[in-house]
Amino acid sequence: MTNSNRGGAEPACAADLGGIDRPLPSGVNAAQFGSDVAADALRALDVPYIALNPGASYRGLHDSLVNYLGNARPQMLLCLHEESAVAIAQGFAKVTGKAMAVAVHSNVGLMHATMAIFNAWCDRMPMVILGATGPVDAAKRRPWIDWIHTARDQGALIRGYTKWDDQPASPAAAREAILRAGWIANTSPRGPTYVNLDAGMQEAKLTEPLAPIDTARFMPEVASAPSAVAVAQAAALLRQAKQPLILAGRGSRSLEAWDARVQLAERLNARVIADLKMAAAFPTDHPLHAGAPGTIAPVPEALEALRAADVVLSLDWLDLAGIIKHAGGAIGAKIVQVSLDHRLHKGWSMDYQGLPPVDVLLDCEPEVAVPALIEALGPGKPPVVARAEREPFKPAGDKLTVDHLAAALRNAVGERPTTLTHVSLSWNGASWPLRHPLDYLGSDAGGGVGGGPGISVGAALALKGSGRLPIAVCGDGDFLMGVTALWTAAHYRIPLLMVIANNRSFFNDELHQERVARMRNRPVENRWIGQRISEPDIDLAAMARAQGAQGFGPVSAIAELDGVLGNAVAAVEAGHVAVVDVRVEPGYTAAMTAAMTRKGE
Ligand SMILES: Cc1ncc(C[n+]2csc(CCOP(=O)(O)OP(=O)(O)O)c2C)c(N)n1
Ligand SMILES: [Mg+2]
Repeated sequence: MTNSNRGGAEPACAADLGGIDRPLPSGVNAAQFGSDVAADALRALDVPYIALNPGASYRGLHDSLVNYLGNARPQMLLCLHEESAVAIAQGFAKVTGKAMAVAVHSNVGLMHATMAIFNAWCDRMPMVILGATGPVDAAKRRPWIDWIHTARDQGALIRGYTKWDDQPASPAAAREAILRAGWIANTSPRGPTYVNLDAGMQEAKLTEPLAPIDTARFMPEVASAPSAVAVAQAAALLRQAKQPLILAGRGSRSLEAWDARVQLAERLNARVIADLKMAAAFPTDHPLHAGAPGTIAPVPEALEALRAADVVLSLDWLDLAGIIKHAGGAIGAKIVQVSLDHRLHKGWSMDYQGLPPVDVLLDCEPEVAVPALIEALGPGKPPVVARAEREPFKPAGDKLTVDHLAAALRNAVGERPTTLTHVSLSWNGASWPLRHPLDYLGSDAGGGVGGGPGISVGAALALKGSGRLPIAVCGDGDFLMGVTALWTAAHYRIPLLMVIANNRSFFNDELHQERVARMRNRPVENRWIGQRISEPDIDLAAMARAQGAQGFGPVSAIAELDGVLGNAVAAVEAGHVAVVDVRVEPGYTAAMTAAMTRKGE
C-alpha cells in the first residue's frame, strides 16, 4: 500500500515533436555557465517539454536549453502568452499526472502567469515553473530595464498558490532547487512549484565544474498509507451500511484504479455521484451512478441519494462540506473521507473549501484506499440494483442549444475514443456519458476564465499519437481570453478539435445580474448589458485561421451541425487543429440555473 510520487497514468504517448525547431549543432557538451547547470537539473527531472514565453531575464537559461541541451528533453514550446504556457502544463499534467516545465520572464511574465498558476493549484496539478530576476547584484544591472525587472521576493506573487518556491544564489543551489521543485510538485497532493533564477547567476561562467550527483537519490519515492485501524473502521462502517454512497472525486487517469472504484461500488451496491469540476472518476451511465454529473450544483437525483445515504465514502471529493450544504445541511450519514488534501492547505486562498464532518479519515490517495477497502470488505453479495437501460439523450426544442451541439458532436465522432479536454459552463453532463478515465479531464479548477484553450492544447499534446481524439468545448468568453494558445498547437502540429459554444455573451454573469435584479425588484430585461459580446459579432473561425488552425462556422442551424462537425473531425484526424464556431442559444442546465438564481445566495 503506497502512494506514489510518480502517480497518475503514464503519458498516453511521448509525442514526437522532435523535427520541429531544430537548432544548429553548437558543439557544446560540458556545462560552462550557471544556466547550463540549471538546464542539466531540468533534464534530470525527465520533463519532455518546457512551455515558455521568452525574456531577457532568462536569456542565459534560454541559451542553455537551445545550445547546450539542443532543444530536447525538454523541448521548448513557444507560447504567445504566459497564461497559455502555464495552462498547457496544466493540461499536460491532467493527462499524464506528471509535471512538465514552464519558463516565464521576470516579474511581468510571472504576473501574466498568475491566474493560470492559480487554476493549476486548485486543480492539484504538478508543474515546475522557472522564473528569473536581477541581476540580484545591483552593480551588474543594465540601466533601467534590469532595474524594473528585478523585484524583491518575486515568489511572494504566487506563494499563496504554489507548493514551494526558491531563489537559489549559486549554480549548486540552483541544481538542488530544481530537483526539489520537481520532487515536491510530483509528490501527492501535487501542485505547481517555482524556482526564480538570478540572471547574474545564470550568466556567470563556472569557475570549476560541479561535482556530479546521482540525481535520482534526491527525489526519493514518497509512500504513505492509511493506518490498518482506520481501514478496518471504514470497512466496518461500509459493511453494515444499508444505503452507502460514494463521492467519486479526484483520482488518477489509471484504468486499473477506475476498475477498482467500479468494483468497490458494485461490492457495496453503493450509489455514486461524480461531478464535472473533477475529471472522469466513475462511469456516469452505470446503473449505480445517481443522475448526471453537475458543475455548480449537483442534480436533484444526486442530492436525493446523498440525503438517503447512511454511510458516505468520499474519494477525495473536492468540496465535501459544500455538497452536504447543497443537500440541505446536516445529513444523517457517517462519513469516511479519503484524502491527502489537508496536507496542502494554506491561508491565502480558500480553495480548501468548508471543513467537513468526518468520522474516519483515510490519509492517503483514493488509489491506495480503494483496493485496501476491497480487500478488507472481502467477497460480498452480487449487486441488487436493476441494470435498467437509460433513455438515450435527446436535445429538446428546435433552437440550436449546447445540447444539440453535444448530440451532433457525439454523432460526428461515432465510436472513436475521445477525450473531453474541457467543457463550457453551459455543458450538460447528461449529454455525454463518461466511460473511461481519459474521457473527461475536469474543469479549469480555479474558475479562471481563459484557461480552456491552453489546458486543451496541453492535454492534446499529451494525447498526441494515443489514438484518442481530443475535444475542447469552450465558451466564447473562455475562447476569446485564451485564443492565442491555438498558435502553439498549430506550430507544434498538435491535433485538436475545439468547438465553441458561442452564446455571444459572458452569459454566466447575465444570470447573476438577473438574480440581483430580481432581489431588488428591478428589470431583469437589462441583464445583458455589459455582458453581451455582439455588435459586432466576432468571427471566431477567422481568429483560428489567422493562427494556422482550420476554422469552421459560424454554424447557426441544427441541420448544418452534422456536416460541419464531420468535416472538422476529419481535419483533426488529418493532423490539424480545427475550431468550430457554433452559435448557441444562451442557457444553462436546469440544476445550474436554479442554483444560480436561487434567492438569498
Ligand atoms: C478571469 C475571469 N474573469 C471573469 C470571470 C467571471 N466569469 C465567470 S464565468 C464568466 C463568463 C464566461 O463566458 P463564456 O466562457 O462565454 O461562458 P458562458 O457563461 O457564456 O457559457 C465570467 C466572465 C472569471 N471567472 N474569470
Ligand atoms: Mg459565452
